[in-house]
Amino acid sequence: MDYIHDALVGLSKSSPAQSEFYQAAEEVLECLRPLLESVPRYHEHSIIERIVEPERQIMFRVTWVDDAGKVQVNKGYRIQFNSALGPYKGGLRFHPSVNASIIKFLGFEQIFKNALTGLPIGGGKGGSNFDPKGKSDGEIMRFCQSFMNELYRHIGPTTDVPAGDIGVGAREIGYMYGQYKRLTGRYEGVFTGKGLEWGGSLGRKEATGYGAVYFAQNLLEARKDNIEGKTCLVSGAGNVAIYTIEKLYQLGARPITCSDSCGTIHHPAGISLDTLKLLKEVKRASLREYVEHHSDAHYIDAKDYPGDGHAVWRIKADAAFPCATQNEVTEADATALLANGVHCISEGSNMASTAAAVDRFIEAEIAYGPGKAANAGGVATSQLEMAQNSSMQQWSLKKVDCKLQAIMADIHHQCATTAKEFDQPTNLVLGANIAGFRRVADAMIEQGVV
Ligand code: NDP
Ligand code: 2IT
Repeated sequence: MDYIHDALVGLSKSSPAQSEFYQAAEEVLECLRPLLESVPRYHEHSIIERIVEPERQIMFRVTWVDDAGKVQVNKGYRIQFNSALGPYKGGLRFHPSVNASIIKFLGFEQIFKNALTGLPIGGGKGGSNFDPKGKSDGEIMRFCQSFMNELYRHIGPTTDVPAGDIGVGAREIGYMYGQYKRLTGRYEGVFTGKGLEWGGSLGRKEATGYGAVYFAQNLLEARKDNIEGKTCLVSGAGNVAIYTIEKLYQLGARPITCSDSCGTIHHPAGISLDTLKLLKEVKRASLREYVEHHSDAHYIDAKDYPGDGHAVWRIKADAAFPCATQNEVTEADATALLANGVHCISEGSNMASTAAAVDRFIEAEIAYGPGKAANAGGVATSQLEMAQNSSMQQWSLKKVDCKLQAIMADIHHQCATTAKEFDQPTNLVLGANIAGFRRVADAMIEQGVV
């Protein structure tokens, strides 16, 4: 049977030059081999060929005027990948590296992640190659409004509900939501991650990071261990990294690193959450400034990183939380992490590790939670926001957080029991991919050829 290989070759022909998407597709499809061998109906219904093809891909021009009066042009994307389980759901990424391959890999991962939450949400993703860095508030607003002038016609509270991702936080969601409302005249739950006064959910901002730490806790408890007292490496300095660090402190662990695209902070005494929030949430400044506040912290400039990886992963610790971007953990980083005693990894970022790095973690049988399981707390809480919007309620933080904890425990349970069912009890990559796929594929079969 090599229709998996055939499907991957088919992708490279029909969608050329999309390396991140092939990487994500190959990981999922390779994990499905034992399932497909034992359950012929997925092949009979051509589920593999169907699931790798987005239902709809929207690409559009975004024109806007910068502060100097010059017309700028960016590219906008929304990939509505799979709606078998519910309305398309997934974030928008604004980053200069964004292209069709990156949005497609993110949308593909989102299908299985959303399925793992057990909630009624399909998979989608979007974004732009717009770079928010260094832009004025006025420029950000004009870009967001122009982006929404096209996107509004493709989204809605029961069709497609975007949220944030890299470069898209409360400010950008506010501008996009405002423009949607102006264009449609409707005040409705078309975005998640909204401000608390206009339909947002308590706990959404914190949910991805908190969820990644809850997932780590589940991973460790399954091995009769605990996050308390652990020294932790965290990469990134954005939404996911900040709330990963916050929850690590709440649970008695010590996060000693964070990073941005310019460099890494190593603070052996423990990262100061106040300084990090001040620099990133208030001032939108570089992490370089961190050492001006803490003379016992070290700054490692990105130009001084090892040639084969990232400085964060070369520091001795017990656990690691990649929370910046895809492929930020290389094979050499994986080797260093294992050699340095890291035995628990919970991925806040999507596809944080290269394929070779994932292989190293699985061979070593450490507690490894892949992004589509470990970072699902963000989108799960987004669905809780949708539920609150459609019932015109606002739940307490306690209620949202209790649900988040239960969802993360359930995702861990699904991954672990599925891994066991296929005789690879420590391989939660296989467990996550098969458990997520089964839910989507069964729904696709029941809904016929659409
Ligand atoms: P933010 O924009 O808030 O933060 C991103 C952080 O990562 C910043 O510190 C940024 O540094 C750094 N970073 C981004 N791209 C690169 C790069 N190419 N090289 C080095 N550093 C980089 O985004 P989020 O925290 O929301 O997202 C982080 C990750 O988590 C992403 O992979 C995202 O897909 C994933 N994720 C996010 C969810 C959410 O709810 N927000 C949910 C699930 C997953 P700098 O500011 O210098 O660019
Ligand atoms: O990757 C992700 O899961 C997100 N960026 C969050 C998606 C969402 O709809 O909350």
